[in-house]
Amino acid sequence: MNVWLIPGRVSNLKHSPIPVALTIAGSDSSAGAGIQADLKTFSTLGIYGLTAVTCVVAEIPGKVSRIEPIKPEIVREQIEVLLASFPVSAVKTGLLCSGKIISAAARAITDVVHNHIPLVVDPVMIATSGDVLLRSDAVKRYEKELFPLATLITPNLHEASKLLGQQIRDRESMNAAARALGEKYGVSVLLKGGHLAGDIATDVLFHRGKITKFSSPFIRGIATHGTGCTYSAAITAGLASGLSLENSIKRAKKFVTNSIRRHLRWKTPSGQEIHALNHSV
Ligand code: PXL
Repeated sequence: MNVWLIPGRVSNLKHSPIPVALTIAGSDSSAGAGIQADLKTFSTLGIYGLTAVTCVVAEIPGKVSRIEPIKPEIVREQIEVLLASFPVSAVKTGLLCSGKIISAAARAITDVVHNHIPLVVDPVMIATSGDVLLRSDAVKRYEKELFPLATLITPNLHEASKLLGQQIRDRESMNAAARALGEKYGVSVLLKGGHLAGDIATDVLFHRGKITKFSSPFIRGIATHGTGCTYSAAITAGLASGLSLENSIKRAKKFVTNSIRRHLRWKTPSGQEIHALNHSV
């Protein structure tokens, strides 16, 4: 047996050199979103990242080619061996792909979450390209099994509209929508307003009955891909480091804005531009 998998051997080392966080998410072959974005974000923010892969997405920015889910029992096993061995201090979920994978992930993390390890749930449903990433039967499992475990959920306007069953069209309706989601699920909510038109991207936090806003300049001219994953990973990194929820969000918002501002560009052989977030600054 591999000695490093014996529970206790690793956790007996009293001083973990850096905090450890776990992401449960899909693999984005183009590495701007998904588990790759999470890992790069964790590394830049001084966190050792662990991964449980839920599905493999063959894609380039702007075009999903194919999605292959991982068997739910393999998702569960990845999480269980990690949690039994590493001193994980925060967990996030990204693309979970199907209802069965949501249930498997929820079951595998229930104990650590009950032991007060923060959980950030990014309820990924659709890619920026418009490609559907989550089967529609899965939303109910999110509501019943994963949201009750979450410290924070981070829907964008589209996901929030789907969860609430009503459109959120402008900045004015965002406060009420964040509050309604928070009260519906009994959880803190960061409603991301980045898809609204305007020069400022504003997100609304509903936490312990209070609304707080986080704003940054809207950066134009870049086809973003993976901003949601990067944002929730950076928040998770903050929580893993012991920052408060508000300070984790404030720092994460700056991190995302910088990774967009310093984005990378290439040209495909057919002359099309590819843009990617720069997670390493
Ligand atoms: O940005 C949403 C997203 C999340 N996770 C994976 C993805 C994408 C978008 O394409 O591929 C794995």
